[in-house]
Amino acid sequence: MPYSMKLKDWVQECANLCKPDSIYWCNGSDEEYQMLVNKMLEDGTFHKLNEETYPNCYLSYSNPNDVARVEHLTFICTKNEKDAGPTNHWKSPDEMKKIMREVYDGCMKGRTMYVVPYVMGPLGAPASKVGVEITDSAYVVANMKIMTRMGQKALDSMKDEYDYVAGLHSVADCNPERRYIAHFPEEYLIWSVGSGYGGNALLGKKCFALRIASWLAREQGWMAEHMLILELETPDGKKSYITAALPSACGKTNLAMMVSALENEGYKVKTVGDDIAWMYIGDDGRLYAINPEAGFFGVAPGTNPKTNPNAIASLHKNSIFTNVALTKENEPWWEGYTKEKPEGMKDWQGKDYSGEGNAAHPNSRFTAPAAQCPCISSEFENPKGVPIDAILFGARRATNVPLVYEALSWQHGVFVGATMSSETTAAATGAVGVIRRDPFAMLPFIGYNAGDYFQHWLNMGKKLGDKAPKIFHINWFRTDEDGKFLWPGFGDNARVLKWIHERMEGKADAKATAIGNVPTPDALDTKGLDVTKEQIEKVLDVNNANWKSELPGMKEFFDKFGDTLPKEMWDEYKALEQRLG
Ligand code: SAT
Ligand code: MN
Repeated sequence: MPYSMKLKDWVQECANLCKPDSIYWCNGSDEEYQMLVNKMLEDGTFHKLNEETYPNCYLSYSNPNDVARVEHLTFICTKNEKDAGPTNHWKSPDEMKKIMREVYDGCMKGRTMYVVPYVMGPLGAPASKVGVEITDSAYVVANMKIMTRMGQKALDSMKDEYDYVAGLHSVADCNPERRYIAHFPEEYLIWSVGSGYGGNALLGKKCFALRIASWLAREQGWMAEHMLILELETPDGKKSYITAALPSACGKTNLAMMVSALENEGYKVKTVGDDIAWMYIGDDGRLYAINPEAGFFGVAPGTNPKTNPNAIASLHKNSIFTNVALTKENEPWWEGYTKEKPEGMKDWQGKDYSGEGNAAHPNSRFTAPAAQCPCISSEFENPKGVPIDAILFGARRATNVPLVYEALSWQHGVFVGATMSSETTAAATGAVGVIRRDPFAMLPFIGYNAGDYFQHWLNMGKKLGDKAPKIFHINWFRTDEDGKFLWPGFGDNARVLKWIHERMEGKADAKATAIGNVPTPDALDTKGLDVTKEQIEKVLDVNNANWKSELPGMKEFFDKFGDTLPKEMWDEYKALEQRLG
């Protein structure tokens, strides 16, 4: 997958365009990190947190106009518009480059241009890949050091001078009118300008590991997915591996790090990844997954020692906090961290917090090294990855969608993934809480025509044959008439994992419904759980009349694809329509 230019030539070309004062090649050492930290402490980008309680931790505020991914400014620039498909914004490569060159021209004057080589995936893993990000943001470099295997080791991993995915990033003047996140998958190239935040700027994450990688994966016969990877240890001492696709800010990190409510029964959870899975077919014909990342870029609000003690333990040292609030004790704080709001805080803009509204931004984040996670799996660095037994699709849906159901086949599972819908969250700009279709939780991340992507999933299923993982759908967020959650979630989600595991073993009971197999109320382990039988029935309920109202939205979505939608998706649609009666 060579980029068209030798690395040194590409760096020079970028320098000619952006005109930085100096060029710095990152080696990834701890001394270098400290040098960057000192620079950012001096220029005010970083604020040092309480050294006793948060050693080597820093707080950073982003520009208030720059706090989330910008999907309306994210483009897939293929030669043919059809290759980007109806779910992506498209511009021709020439047009996009012309627009962006004007913004890049001289944008690094007075600044340092950092060259950041990085590996996505464990070092030496056959499925790992090298990227090089050029950026004028020291904040981005520091985050990349935590999120990836960064520095000299990445240069050493290159097979030749062309073996990398290229990413040019500049915060420029951080002007939302001149902000573009552009992908040129045919060139293995990313251009991002005008934002310094999260997935817009840490180009290894969504831009490479999902958008460019999904394109590569289709070409090369593997999969790049917006999925956590968890290890489930069961009472027989065996380990199964489960991936789960959920939209941004719907609890992937919490699920991946869950403290199982069924530990006493022998169901334990360990973390392999919390956001992205690269999956390939191994020599034994099974599907294997690696986590391409080395850190967590987790949503802070709602994270606390009860909801996610492992995340809290992970972020207490060597971490970066972005857009959280600051307490008098010089510690980070966010909504949901403690019940009571501490007195005398600064808000996520560094202003005195009045007590009104949010102290931390709803999309505020922590960047923490994965190796610090107390429940990190011993397989985290395994170059081979882990063999996947089950794939879960999840959504945030207050109505209709039961706690869990099992797809009837791989093909039906692909239909379930393709028709996923979820309430929007603060991870992207725009309204929150609106139901939108989000196929495979990949709507903003599929780097090509989503119809072709569904076909690729079908093809992978054919290749895997009877070794294909089983597919399930989960929804922790169903509510009753008063808007109260019906299911306690968090550690009790282990009860759902137990059912899933027992289904895979052919042990647990299920009731066939129009949408798939749902646990019988007795098949779900609710021992010690403070919920009524009625609540359990409600959270598992599949109401055909209500589900019929989901059909027009699915049809409308499928219609957008024209002839790129695989026929199998319409077959499944009709079969569902029929089962609903
Ligand atoms: O900003 S990121 O894309 O890294 C986080 C997310 O939206 O999942
Ligand atoms: Mn994500």
